[in-house]
This record gives sequence, C-alpha cells and structure tokens, in this order.
Amino acid sequence: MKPFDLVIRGGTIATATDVFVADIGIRDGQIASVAADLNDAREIIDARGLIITPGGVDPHCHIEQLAATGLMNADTFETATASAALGGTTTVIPFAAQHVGMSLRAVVEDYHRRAERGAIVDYAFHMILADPRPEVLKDELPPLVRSGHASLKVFLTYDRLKIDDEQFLDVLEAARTHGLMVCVHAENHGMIRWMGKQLMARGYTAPRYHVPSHPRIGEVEGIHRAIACAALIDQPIMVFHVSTAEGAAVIHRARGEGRKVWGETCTQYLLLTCAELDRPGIEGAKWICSPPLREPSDQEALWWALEVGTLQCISSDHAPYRMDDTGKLARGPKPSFKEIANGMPGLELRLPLLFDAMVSKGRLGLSKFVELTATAPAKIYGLHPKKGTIAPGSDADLVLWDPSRSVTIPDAPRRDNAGYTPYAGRTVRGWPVRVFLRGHEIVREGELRAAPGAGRFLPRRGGWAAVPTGRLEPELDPARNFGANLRS
Ligand code: DUC
Ligand code: ZN
Ligand code: ZN
Repeated sequence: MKPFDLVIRGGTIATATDVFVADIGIRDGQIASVAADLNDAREIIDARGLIITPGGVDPHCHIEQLAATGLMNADTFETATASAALGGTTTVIPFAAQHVGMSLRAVVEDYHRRAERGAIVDYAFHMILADPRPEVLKDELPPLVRSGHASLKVFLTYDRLKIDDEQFLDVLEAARTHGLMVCVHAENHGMIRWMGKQLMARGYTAPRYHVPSHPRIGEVEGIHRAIACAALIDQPIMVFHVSTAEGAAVIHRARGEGRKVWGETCTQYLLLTCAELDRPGIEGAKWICSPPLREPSDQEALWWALEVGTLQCISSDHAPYRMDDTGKLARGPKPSFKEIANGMPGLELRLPLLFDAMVSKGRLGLSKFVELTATAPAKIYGLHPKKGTIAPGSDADLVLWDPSRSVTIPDAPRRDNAGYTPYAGRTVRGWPVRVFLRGHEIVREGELRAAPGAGRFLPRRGGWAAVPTGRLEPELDPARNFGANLRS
C-alpha cells in the first residue's frame, strides 16, 4: 500500500455521534484511515490539543445572486467562498436564481460559469423557481436533474418571486417525480404587504418597523400551508430560516403526525434579536433580513427545536449587501424599511459563532455542533458520506480548531464584501486554525492558501434515500402513495 499523503496525528476527532482521539490518514484527497498510530506518511501534522471536525456544510447562502429587484448581492464566488473557507466551511449550497420569464437552464449554466471561475470550496446549487411555467417543469427540469441538481427553492412571499398555491403544487408534483428536495421560504405574502402599508401610512418607516411588517403569524400560516400542500402531493419539504417559536411548533406537530417536513434555522435567529434594529438612524438596516430577527424567547425555542430534532440544520442565509448605494442604501440615503435589501453576511462566522455557543459555552455540545452544521445538511441534500463526516472514503474536508483561542470579531470581516458584520465586538472562544479541502490545506492561521477555481461542483442524485429521519420512501414509486389524497 502506498504511503499516506498526510497523517493528522492525535487530534480529538468529532463526528455527529462520537468524540475520540485518533490519527487520520489521507490519500488522494480522501480519508483512507482513522486509527491509532498511523505512520507511513509523506507529511505528518501534530494535532494534539486540537479538535478536528468535518468541514462545514452551509446549505443556504446567497452568492453572486441577482435579486428580483435587480440588485446584485455584494459577494462574488471568490469573496464569499474565501470567507467560507476562513471560517471552516468547505461545502456551500448557494442558489441558481430564476426570475420571471427566464430560462431555468440558462440561469443554471450562468451560475455554473460563475462558480467554476471563482469558487474556493466545493458547491452545489438549489434552483430557485420563480416562474414554474409548464415548459420549465416539463422540458428544462429533467435534464437539469440528470446533470446533478437535486433541490429547489420556492418563495411564498416577495413581490417578484412568490408563487401561488397552484404553482406551488405544480412544483411539488414535479419535484416528486424527480425525487428533489423542495426548500420553502414560508411567510404569508398578503399579511406582509398589508402590514407594510399600515405602518408606512402611520409614518413608521425606520428599520425597526421591518419586524412587525413580517408578523409572526405570517410565518406560522406560511409554514402550515407549505406543509399542507406538500402533504397533498406526498412530497418532502425543507422549511428554510424558521424564526419563531410558533413556526417551529408547527413543524414539530407535523413531524409528529408523520409529515415529510424538515426545518432549518440560521445563526442570526439563535444569536441576535430584533433589539438590534432599534439603533438610531439607518444603522438598524444592517440587521434587516427576512424573516426578521425575533425575541430572546424565540431563541430558546429554536435551540430546543434543534435539540429534539424538530429542526435539523443551522445555515447562514448569507445574503450580503453593503451599507452604501450598491446595497442597503440603493434607494437613497434614508430609505424606509420597505426599501432596504433583506439579508446579512454570515458565511465566515457561522461555525466560529456556533462553536463558541455550542462547544465552548456547552450548549448541546460538540457532536450536535457537527451534526447541525455539517452532517445533517450533507445527508438531507444528498452529499453524505462524501461530505459532512470523518470516515474512510469521505473527502478529507477537515477543520482543526484551537478550542482555547479567543478572538474578538472586528468591525469588518476579512474576506467577504459586505463591509460589516452583524457580530462586531463579540468575543468567541474556539477558532478554526487550519482547514483542509480534499486533503489540501486551504487555510492556515487566517491565511488563504487556495485559489479561485479550486472548488468543485458536487452533482447529486435525485431521491431521498439519504435523509436521516422521518418517514421517507427510499425510492420513488409513483404507484405507492401519490394519488391517495385525490382518491379519498
Ligand atoms: N431573506 C431571504 O429570504 N433571502 C435572503 C436574505 C433574507 O433576508
Ligand atoms: Zn428565504
Ligand atoms: Zn435565503
């Protein structure tokens, strides 16, 4: 047997199920062995005292994405994935965003070109369907599925993105046919528009009014409707960015009834609250995202939902807009809350912030940290066991953490293009000091060692065999379930 290319010796290895000390032998970009006393290697790294986790999988981030308003977000694939790498994330799933009238095939090709040029970490895409007209679903979707695209996102709100219930059912049926996961932005559009008008009419225009303009009950209704539509078609869905206790409770109940529903929340809903938007002037715009930041009690409920498995992933929902006329202030220096681009940066700090909260401060612990930020997203989106774990045969995507290092977050992050971070001034304990992608060291001590283009596309098969929990059919059998609702 030829020697290992690299042995990482004596680190504390954390997977979603175990924490143990061992050596990791790497050959040809993959983990070849996890065992004691591995020796025959061209290079050996001493990792004693460090914690080793799988590279993070961020299953929801917006990169070089054109919004329906025509605004381009602040990051390119180069800047976003550099920031991902520095924070220990080695796989991202951004979006290929169709807008009304566009060809889905052309959109996906365009995002492929951009990612091939710029990506520093590995990637797949969720296809956003804003215009699921028959030729898109019947003619364009099947070849895209065959070329490795296995998930979609739809919006139940946003003026130029939202689809109605009938269109949603068409998408769910097409997804079922091809075995795709359907991710949903689930908020009630009419409530958001109506509340926005009421607030504006009363002169409530400051950033903080973004919060009541997305009423909590609107999230509850959106999630409930998404689950009901999915149940009619018998199609699994993932509810993105759950922000409220009540929203999580809807998913909890539905899963208890055997519904095929999964849920994620995001770093910001766990670590920030709507109080951030109360800052004077326009400053609160930095914290505008949708759904909005909520209350401390929601944070507690979301942690609980993660603990018991109601929610399975923590993503960044990285959606960077600068505080200038290219981003948050594109509609003028003093925009109303309705005119401010939604989203905040988060790719780089997702893992360090969560390591601090979950490992250093002890909330849910190391294995749950790995599960929520790497293993479960990899499983749910068809990337496991290549990604998301430390085991023979998996890609050697590894993060070496110094658990005792404390870092105070500076005003602006080092690599993304947002120009600010919502977490400035916080001190976190535990820091990713070395990051490996397929056995190559891409970050050492804050220095990026990989070039744009190093990231690879990760084709995924349709089908839900890899989903970790819940009542999923391993294979698509249209005769088995579909139509039961129509017959009864
Ligand atoms: N909300 C979204 O739905 N997407 C991007 C960012 C945001 O705030
Ligand atoms: Zn969304
Ligand atoms: Zn998003």
